[in-house]
Amino acid sequence: MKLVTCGLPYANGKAHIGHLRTYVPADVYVRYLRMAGEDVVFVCGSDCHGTPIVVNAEQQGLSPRELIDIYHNHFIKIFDALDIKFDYYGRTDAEYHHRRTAEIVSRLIDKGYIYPKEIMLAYCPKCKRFLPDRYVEGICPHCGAVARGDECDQGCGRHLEPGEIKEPRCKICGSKAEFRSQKHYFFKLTEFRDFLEDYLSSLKGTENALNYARNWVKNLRDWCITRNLEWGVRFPKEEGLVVYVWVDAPIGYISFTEKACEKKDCDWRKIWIDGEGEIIHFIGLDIVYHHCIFWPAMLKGADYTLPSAIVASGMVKVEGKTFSKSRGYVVWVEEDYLKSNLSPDYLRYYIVNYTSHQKDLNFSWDVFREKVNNEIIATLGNFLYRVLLFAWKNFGEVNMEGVDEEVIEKIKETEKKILTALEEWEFKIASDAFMELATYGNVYFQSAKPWELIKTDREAARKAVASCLQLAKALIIFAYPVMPRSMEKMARAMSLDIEHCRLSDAYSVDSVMKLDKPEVPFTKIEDDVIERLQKIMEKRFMGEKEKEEKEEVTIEDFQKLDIRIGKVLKAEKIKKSKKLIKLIVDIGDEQRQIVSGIAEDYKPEELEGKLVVVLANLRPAKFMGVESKGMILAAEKDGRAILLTPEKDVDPGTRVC
Ligand code: B3M
Ligand code: ZN
Repeated sequence: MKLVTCGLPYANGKAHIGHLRTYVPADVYVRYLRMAGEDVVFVCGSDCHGTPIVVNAEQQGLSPRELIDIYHNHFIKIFDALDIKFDYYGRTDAEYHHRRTAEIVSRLIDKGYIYPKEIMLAYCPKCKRFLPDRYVEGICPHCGAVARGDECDQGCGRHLEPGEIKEPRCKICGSKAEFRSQKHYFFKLTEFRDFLEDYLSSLKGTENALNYARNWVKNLRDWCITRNLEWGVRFPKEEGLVVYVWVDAPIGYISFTEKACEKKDCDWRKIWIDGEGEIIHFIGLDIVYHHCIFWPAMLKGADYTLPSAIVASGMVKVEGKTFSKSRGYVVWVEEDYLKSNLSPDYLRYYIVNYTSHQKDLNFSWDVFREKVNNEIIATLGNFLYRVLLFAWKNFGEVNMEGVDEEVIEKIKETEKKILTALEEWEFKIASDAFMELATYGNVYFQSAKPWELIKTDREAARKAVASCLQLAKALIIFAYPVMPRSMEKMARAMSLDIEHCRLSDAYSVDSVMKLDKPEVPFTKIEDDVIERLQKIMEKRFMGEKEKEEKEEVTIEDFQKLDIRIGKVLKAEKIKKSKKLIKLIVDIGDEQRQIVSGIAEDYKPEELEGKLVVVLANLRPAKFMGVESKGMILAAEKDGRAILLTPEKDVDPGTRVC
């Protein structure tokens, strides 16, 4: 028995191509395994905990569960649309998952692997609360970049332990946080060093994941596994704490296996307790640490079965640019891809066939069109349709006696290539293998010329067609895991029960093949569809770029601006707004009321008496009902405002030119 899992998407945002890089190859892998006769359980689910979800829900005025419902259902819809078929797709806010997590954590406590310790943590005096993970922003202690409480995502990428961040600020109200001590619980990761070294030396999977992990194991620290939050799995030992999201999320692999086994009538304990079978985790490269270090140590400590392979996919680029939602380099699965009525099979093929699973995948609409039109349609589609149509038109039913031995050999070779590729997690090689067979098929059909033979020698034509039909059957079987929807359609033309086919059926020769009229397997991608999508992408990139590149102006243009030094006389927060602050500013000849969106970065009392730079002739506007006449100038750094101020003391009203 094999268990295949995929990293759990956070139920916190829409699916994009980056997500599919893990799920599509895993689904392809599972389909191949099943066709190779393996018994496989395939699970995944929504990751429902962690501070990003709580913060997001709070910002949108929803409860965490309401937010999660939206994205959980979205992911189910996307997986369905792309024929990614989990045996069970669960969610970590479910009762059964909490139960399994509590059981494992309690076991680790009982076995002495968890201990309490007082640590200094960021605390917001204004919100009167401790600030876990995403509730706090500050400076990374390792590289100095602006970082979030649990991760230096814009700098060195390191995982940050609670209390490590420097110069913390509350994400909710913007105040400077202070450090206060609080009791938290730690997992004795350092005790697992020898075990992990040993384990990692025999763990299977992709080299990208294993190499990182083997380096990290030299530098382990105990791991803080509790957080001050309401939302999450309650820590069994102490009121008011939940376990860190990375404790319970991977336990989803176990709890979802339990549910899948209820459905499939198998025993989850055989996999997770008795160690019968293999556990294979498909993940993204950014979560290797959690899967190769934290997770096996937890499993070992709680006497569960260890994963036998970690398969990490390389990163995704969009049109050559590093994938980034905030910078517009993103392809949304639903709104960009599915809404354009493109076949899920095209995207599945692109993802597995573009490059090696471990390398960076570049998604480009031009390459996409090329791969679909030249490879899927011109090579595979062309062969299948020509052969099936010819055979149906001229024979209807084909006696399959005398299939060319060379053809059978080629098919067997292809199967071997696919099986070897799967062992090495090289899905590109597997999909190249059936494309090569399709190319061979085209050459075979073209040189056998059955359309000519049939005029003079019907028996010779029948033999050539039988060989081609055998190739067609093999191709349908071999391509099915990658392109299930279209291959199902083609299988109907030869009454092949593709869902129950084995890879070895590709070279078993039936005595006769009965044919129905084949449907056209694929539709060509028209240029206007690609152009429209490229425009959407460009607009998205440009929308972000506009902020950087502006057109040239003349000195006269500049002189139209009335910029002066002002002195803040009074400052107060605007009620019900997180960002806005109302200022009364002396600009020389008058006192101006100006609303400024800096409340997250400056406290009113910090502002009073400060010299600032004011754009005085900006058209007045109202913010939350409060009139504003002018604008305070500030620099923006990592989403924070930094006010401009004159370098020497000058009188309010002094012109800036
Ligand atoms: N929810 C998503 C990520 O960091 C995270 C994965 C959990 S897998 C147990 O990619
Ligand atoms: Zn850093």
